[in-house]
Amino acid sequence: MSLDTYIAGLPKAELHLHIEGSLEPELMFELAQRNGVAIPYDSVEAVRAAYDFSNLQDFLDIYYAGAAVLLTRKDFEDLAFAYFQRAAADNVRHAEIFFDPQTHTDRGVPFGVVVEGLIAGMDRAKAELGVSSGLILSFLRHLTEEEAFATLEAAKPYLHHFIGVGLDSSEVGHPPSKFQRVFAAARDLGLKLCAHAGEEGPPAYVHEALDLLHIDRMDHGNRSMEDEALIERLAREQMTLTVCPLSNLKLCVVDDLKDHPVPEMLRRGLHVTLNSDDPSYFGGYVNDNYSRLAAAVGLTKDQVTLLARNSFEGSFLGEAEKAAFI
Ligand code: ES4
Ligand code: ZN
Repeated sequence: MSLDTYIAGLPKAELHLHIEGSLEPELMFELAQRNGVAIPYDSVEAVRAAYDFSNLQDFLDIYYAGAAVLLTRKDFEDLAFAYFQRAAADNVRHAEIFFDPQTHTDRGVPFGVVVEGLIAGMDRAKAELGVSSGLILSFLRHLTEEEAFATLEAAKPYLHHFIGVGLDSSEVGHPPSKFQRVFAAARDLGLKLCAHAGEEGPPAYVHEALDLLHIDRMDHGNRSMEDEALIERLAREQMTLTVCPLSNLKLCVVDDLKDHPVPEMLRRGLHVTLNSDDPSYFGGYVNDNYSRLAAAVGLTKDQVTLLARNSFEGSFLGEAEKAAFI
């Protein structure tokens, strides 16, 4: 059996997925038409051609613009269900997905419309595809602490729908320390805590995410590999890193997949998982991330098996639920 066939057949969890980043150009056009929203592209090919980024901000500008077609509860349901259908085809059995409420509420879409639509898509995924999921509310770090607190307040009537909070968007210039108080408030509400750290930002931001935010899981974490003490700490604490190889390639976090840090992370005993981040924009879902990384750096079957096992271990499922997958 080829390694790609083995990867395709492995049950996996996806722990780092922005649902807005799974909006495929075909659905973007369909929703633009359905809602009478103008988009600056005249074909699906033109949309794909625009996905040529040299850094995180280049991508974010296009990603936030694409989200403008999402207006109704049904739009968010369709978006989520389309992701779960694609994920199920990759044998993803469980997904913990981020959404960016501020991207929508700032355009006048009510918080409840977004959440109820996504939850409807997640419920259908469980019923029709057998894929379980959890929803993570992600704060936009380029906005203020006050705006993050207002978002947490708006979330309160829907709290039972969330498993945790995250921190995403432009990293450099927006350190974790800016969100220390809102993360403490989220923890007091019983939510798990994740943050993007060390994607473009320095190791100092990773230290802050650990020491000030007290995160339960780290998104990306690549630049931790520049700091020996940090590597040792992440290994000791068995902190789960949600690494995204094709995202790193598209956003020039790595110049070539051959230079990706995952092999070194595994050698150093870090608890690594592989994920697709924004698959519509970065050119591949979970299996592509496993297969293309494996081909580039020469992962073994045992390493691939470990990465898939880590994805369930690093999830926010209960111990009994995890045990059913592992
Ligand atoms: C993101 Cl790859 C990435 N990094 C930071 N914020 C994001 N939001 C969506 N994708
Ligand atoms: Zn991300």
